[in-house]
Amino acid sequence: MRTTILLAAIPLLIVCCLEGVNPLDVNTDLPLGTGAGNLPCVSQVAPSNRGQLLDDDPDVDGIQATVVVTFSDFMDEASLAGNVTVTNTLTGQDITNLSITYNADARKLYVRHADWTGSSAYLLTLKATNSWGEPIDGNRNGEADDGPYDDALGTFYTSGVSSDSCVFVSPPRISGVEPDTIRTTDTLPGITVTFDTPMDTTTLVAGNFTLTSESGSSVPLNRLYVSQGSVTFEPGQALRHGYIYTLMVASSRVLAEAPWNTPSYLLALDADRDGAEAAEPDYSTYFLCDTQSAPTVSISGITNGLRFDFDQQMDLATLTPENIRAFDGVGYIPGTLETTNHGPGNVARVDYYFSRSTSGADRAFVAKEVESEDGTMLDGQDYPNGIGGEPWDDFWW
Ligand SMILES: [Ca+2]
Ligand SMILES: [Ca+2]
Ligand SMILES: [Ca+2]
Ligand SMILES: [Ca+2]
Repeated sequence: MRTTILLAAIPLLIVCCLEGVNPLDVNTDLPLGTGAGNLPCVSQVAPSNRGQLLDDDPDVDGIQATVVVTFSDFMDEASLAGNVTVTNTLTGQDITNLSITYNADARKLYVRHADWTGSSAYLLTLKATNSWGEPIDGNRNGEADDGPYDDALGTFYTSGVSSDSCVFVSPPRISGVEPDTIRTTDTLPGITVTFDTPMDTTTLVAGNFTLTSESGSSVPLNRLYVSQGSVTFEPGQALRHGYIYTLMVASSRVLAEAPWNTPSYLLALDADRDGAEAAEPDYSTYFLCDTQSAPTVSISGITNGLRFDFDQQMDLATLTPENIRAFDGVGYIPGTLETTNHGPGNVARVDYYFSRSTSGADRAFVAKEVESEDGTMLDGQDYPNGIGGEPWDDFWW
């Protein structure tokens, strides 16, 4: 039977070979990826962003040059028609007499002009869809965004000016906050927000930054210091120990100080660091104001068991077999727990004696739900930040 099938297949193979068609060849005209999360994007632009556009024909007066855009995917050539523009951002004028061609096999778009104006900065803007009709993901967030948010952008300049003349092609982001998800004992801490892009200082005002206690009350903020790179506020009243405070930044009202003709949708804060979008969330972070750190735990081996040492006295009712567990290659190791608040240093200790034979424990776990005597949950992350009970505060050993 097997022989028959093979014999039957041979004429078919011969026919394919004769026609020069290998049935295993990949059809390179198809898009590289389809479906959600596989949106096409620009993988390269030459000159690169904020790079100089160089004359490629020294025998002819003026600047002759081609901008080359490489796509990640095979594009629908028809979708590029009328959707490629170049603006001189120093004058605000769109450039005419561009020669625009697309090489479908190379996935490259060529934008040529025979006489680029010197001492100018340019913004290339394009929209397109791939061969399956999927729109280009200009802001590279893996989602199709409406309006201008997914325009693919590139900037370049000609001799006589510098890259500083180029407009921004991405929105401003927060590069740091102090204090940020840590504990502070200071009831009047300076609260500093730093940006990765020059900002419009008239938007770095208390009205666009809010500080709220976990009790729900809002805390007035006084601005102490401002520059284009950062702003520092101080609470207008002393914070209370034992409370988490949340800092919010109003994304739509905190704006970059961008070069003239930067697309206006790129001025607002990109709070979630995934590009500009219509529904940008506000930025949010928090810190704890407290004199007392959240409890931490360390683990060591004892004969036929494990020892869990906490750095402070604990609510012994929370030190349960549910919250403190050990595992070996077989799985969970049942055991008995001896708990005390009067270990060395007069802090809590748990001795966990295994009730079956093991080849030594491989792993141990303390749930973030264990609490100190004053009711503070465990701070179990690898580098404790002084705040207990956060989603990542289960302790794994
Ligand atoms: Ca020339
Ligand atoms: Ca997008
Ligand atoms: Ca965003
Ligand atoms: Ca923590």
